[in-house]
Amino acid sequence: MPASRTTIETASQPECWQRAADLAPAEAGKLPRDGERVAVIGCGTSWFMAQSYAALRESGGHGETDAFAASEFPFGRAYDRVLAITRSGTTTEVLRASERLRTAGVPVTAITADPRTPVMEHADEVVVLDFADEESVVQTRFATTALALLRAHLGQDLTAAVADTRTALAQELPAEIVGAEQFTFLGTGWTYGLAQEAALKMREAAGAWTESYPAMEYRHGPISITGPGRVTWAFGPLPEGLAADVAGVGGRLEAGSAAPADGGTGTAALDPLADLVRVQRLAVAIAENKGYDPDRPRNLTRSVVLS
Ligand code: F1P
Repeated sequence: MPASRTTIETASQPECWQRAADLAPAEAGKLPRDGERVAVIGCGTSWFMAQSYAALRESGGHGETDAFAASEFPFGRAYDRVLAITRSGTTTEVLRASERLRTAGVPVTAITADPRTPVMEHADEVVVLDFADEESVVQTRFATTALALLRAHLGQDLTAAVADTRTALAQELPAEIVGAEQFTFLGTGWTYGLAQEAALKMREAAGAWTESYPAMEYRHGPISITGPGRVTWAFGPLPEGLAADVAGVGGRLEAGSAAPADGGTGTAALDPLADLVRVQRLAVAIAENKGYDPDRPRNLTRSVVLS
């Protein structure tokens, strides 16, 4: 069977992230400046990347940062800048929110993959990551490359993350995980957005039963789903006692981005964004095992354009 477009695009992430990191200084003038009060908007995958970036930016001391689904933007709040993330550049909710914000005098920066789309006219500044555009309906490399660019803009050195992605692409996916019935994804801080994206990817590409929560919320109900044949997948550091809690109810814990000494299940802690690449591969593997075409996910289109 020839490799799916999703597989090919997923495999190019190390090069895409490196390119984004190299591009960050040249694009810095368009991206949020330190101290600005910023809101980040998007839909679907782009919204979850917005959440991750918002948590990283604010916790890194770069300025207050909120993330919203574009359809839920709280007009009336004061922001110095709005950052819109949209691969397609055509998503109606993003374009509508951008238009309304600009009319109110709020500067809008967009990050997109396609410079031939309406977002070019709906934003004041646009960062184009056309090298990370995708034929796939489900997003993999555009989303992670946008976040890589934003991490680099926050001053992070992505050398280790790029190397970890190569590891994540080469690692065998354990048969017990590929064959699992249900997946609960967890994260804290910026990795909560990654958990949300992991769960969405598995639903979109593989029609899988997934859930996602802030890691400390796991004990407040979601643990009741976990059991034999089900996976709890944590991004980033594991809260104390969580590994024992998962084991206690018979679930399988996957924590490839936690340090082994802290309950991590890999030989070394992967960068959490690299661990998301393992989930992208898992989604493709499960889809193919079910006889689905990962390039043609059920009920989905590349972008949602409303009339
Ligand atoms: C956002 C998005 C995708 C989703 C689906 C519909 O698109 O919600 O994340 O997988 O295909 O569109 P975009 O605004 O980033 O192009």
